[in-house]
Amino acid sequence: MALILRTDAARADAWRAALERQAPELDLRMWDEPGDITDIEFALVWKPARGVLRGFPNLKAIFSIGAGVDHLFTDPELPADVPVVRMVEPELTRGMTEYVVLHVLRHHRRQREMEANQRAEKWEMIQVPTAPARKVGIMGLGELGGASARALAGLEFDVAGWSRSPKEIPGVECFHGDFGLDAFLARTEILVCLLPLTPETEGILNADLFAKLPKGASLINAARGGHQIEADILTALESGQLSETTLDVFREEPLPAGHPLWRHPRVTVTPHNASLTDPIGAVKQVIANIERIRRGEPPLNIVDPKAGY
Ligand code: NDP
Ligand code: OXD
Repeated sequence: MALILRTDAARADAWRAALERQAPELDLRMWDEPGDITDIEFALVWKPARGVLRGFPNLKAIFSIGAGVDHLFTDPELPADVPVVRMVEPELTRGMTEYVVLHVLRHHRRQREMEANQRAEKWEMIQVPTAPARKVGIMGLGELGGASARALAGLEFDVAGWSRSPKEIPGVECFHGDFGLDAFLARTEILVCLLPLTPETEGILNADLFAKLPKGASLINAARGGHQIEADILTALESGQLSETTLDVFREEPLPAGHPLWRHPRVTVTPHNASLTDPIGAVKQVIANIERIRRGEPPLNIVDPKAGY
């Protein structure tokens, strides 16, 4: 039983160590030294080159190192008969909840302005609404969006969420589907995107959507750069339709030198690290799923290829 690993070079040692420690019986192959490819039954991957996975004839499952699987479904040659399993792992969820709470609080408390005032040695008491008077909206109420919505509701923000199918989450006003989107946006002052990137959600954070938010709303995108039209974000910031934005993800990553988002005074840039998969916790999930497959059970967190998430 062999598992092939493909991850960022910077994190390969940590993944390798976690696999060797927690699954010593596993025949671990590295991407650049696959050996006999007919042995390979499992692939644990982040952004594999297009067409490569199709070359393993005996694959039983493809495990995504990330929660997002767009890096796999953009491969037109992805083997259609092999289940794709996404990463659901408590520490990944916790990391994202921390990121969302941190940046919602920064927007809510107008922390960016406070920091600019400090730099200018300006003493100005900025009055902000109470949390129950602040309307936060989360696009995507899955593993990550659901946890963030619950955490913000726990801080007594006025939280709403938007998903594809109807949901019930205590303390969260739930909207769904195309017909629920406008009402969700009309009431949202701080918008958080935690959608998967699919053909339906590509480019969703655009000028039309921003125009449906109350003037001066703010945006946090911790999902994918493909969700956002960056020129529209800059225009909305200039017009005041958006007051500020925090972006963890970009159309091109790393964000190119000289890109206007780097230096915009009302943009916070983070380098796609809202939540990084922890190899130790993630390997536990992968091993548990390999055991399920061995017992003839379907793996947990299997992706619906039609929906693309
Ligand atoms: P899930 O699959 O658990 O949840 C996705 C949510 O989005 C669901 O509520 C789903 O609705 C909703 N959704 C999907 N398509 C649509 C649509 N067309 N209209 C409305 N709602 C839609 O994903 P996760 O919460 O685990 O992860 C979300 C994304 O976060 C990942 O795909 C990834 O891109 C990103 N991510 C970013 C990280 C970072 O560091 N920046 C780290 C980890 C993840 P329904 O519930 O009805 O199915
Ligand atoms: C993920 C990511 O999808 O890190 O998990 O972006």
